[in-house]
Amino acid sequence: MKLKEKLVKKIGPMREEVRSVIEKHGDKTISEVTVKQAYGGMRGVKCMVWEPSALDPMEGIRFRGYTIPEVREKLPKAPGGEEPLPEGIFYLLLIGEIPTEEDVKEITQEWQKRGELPQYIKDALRALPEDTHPMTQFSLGILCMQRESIFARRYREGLSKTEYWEPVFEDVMNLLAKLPHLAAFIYRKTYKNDEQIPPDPELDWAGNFAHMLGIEDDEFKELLRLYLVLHSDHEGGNVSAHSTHLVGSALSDPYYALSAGMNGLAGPLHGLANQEVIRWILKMKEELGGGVPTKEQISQYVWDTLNKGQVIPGYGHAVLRKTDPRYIAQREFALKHLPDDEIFKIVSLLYEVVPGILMEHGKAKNPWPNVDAHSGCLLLHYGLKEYDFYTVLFGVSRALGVLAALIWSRALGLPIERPKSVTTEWIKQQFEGS
Ligand code: HAX
Repeated sequence: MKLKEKLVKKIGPMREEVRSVIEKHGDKTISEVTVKQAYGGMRGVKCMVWEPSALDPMEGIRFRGYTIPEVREKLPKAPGGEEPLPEGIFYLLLIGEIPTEEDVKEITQEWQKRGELPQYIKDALRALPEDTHPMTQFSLGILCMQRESIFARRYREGLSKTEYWEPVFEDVMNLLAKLPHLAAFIYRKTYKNDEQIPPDPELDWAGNFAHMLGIEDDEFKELLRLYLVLHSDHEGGNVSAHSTHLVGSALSDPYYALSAGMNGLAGPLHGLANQEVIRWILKMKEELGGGVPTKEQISQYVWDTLNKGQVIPGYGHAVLRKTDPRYIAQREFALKHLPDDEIFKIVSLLYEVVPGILMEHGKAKNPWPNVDAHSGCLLLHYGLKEYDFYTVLFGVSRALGVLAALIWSRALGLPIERPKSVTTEWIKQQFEGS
């Protein structure tokens, strides 16, 4: 596989670069931790290295140095399409270079070959109670497949540390190939009477995913390509990325690590926010009598939500301090393809009123919308109305970034993570004496 050969060529120099950085700068300080940060979710503490992407509070995400508009322009597209192929973002995140059409085609073909879901996964998922949340099913499906791990087998047989990355790479390729199949299986089982749709070997990864979900509209395929690119990576500190990284650091294989990351993504302050946004908008619409509410009605509804002590889903961010460029990209898509959609109009009105209200409310450090404020309205438009499923789509995409990073963590021989915790008593002793 050319992708693997390319990776091999990158690993040697990168190992050397990291060794030299540690030798030259290893004892220098990049962060100091205040007591407030130790209690406050370690916000802003720089203590982890993550190669695939970097997040600037004002500019937003860059994937290997490329902004979202650059990625949309430069990555290869499906025939006749305008949006980037997710295979291309995986290549970029892993290798650090913009792939050619050929590079992307190789990944598509490789994932097509490896995509089939083992029967026992289907049996296991079918045995679950019907109301099991799709994210639980997704995480469980990934965990069930752990018995397939090549890394776990090779480690047991005896593997040198310098070779770890290779079976991890194979596990990652197998996992990424299977995730759309797993997600589509869960969707059709949960919402479409278990009427499964066989894959189409002619289609790209996202196109085939749309096909297996049962939505054949070419515009939806384009949306899914964009969606799977946009959600792929958001540096290393977010819960899904960090938990995948942390669990992987114990040399738990990629199946264990990704399943852990997906459990983190399932939280309403993180990935589940995408379902919460649509649930909240639809409830607002219903309570206000249907149709598109006025700005005044929306403002009142936002205040009512805040006054009940709840958050406005889709707004705020732990790092960003401006409108999320992933929101902007989705807004551009909506303006082009569904400008008259009712829910899109509500999403646009919310963009006009929520930031001002959050500023007046005075708590949120970032009053601007994040990625999750927009994604649901696009999915809904093309008929994907079962919003409990939305975080699974996010998970399929997030796997691209966190698994690319996992390969690099093993290639660079990063050790088990073990930050130091302290007690309140210890803190008091430091500053107040005993
Ligand atoms: N609505 C109301 N209050 C909000 C708020 C929002 N959207 N965002 C932040 N706040 C509140 C916080 O709850 C916190 O209140 P307390 O002081 O009472 O605890 C205060 O403002 C300060 O929080 P912050 O420092 O601005 O934000 P955090 O870094 O602690 O949290 C969150 C970041 C994204 C979790 C937060 O903004 C939030 O809960 N947003 C709504 C949920 C959401 O959209 N999550 C998805 C984020 C993007 C993502 O990860 N996608 O997967």
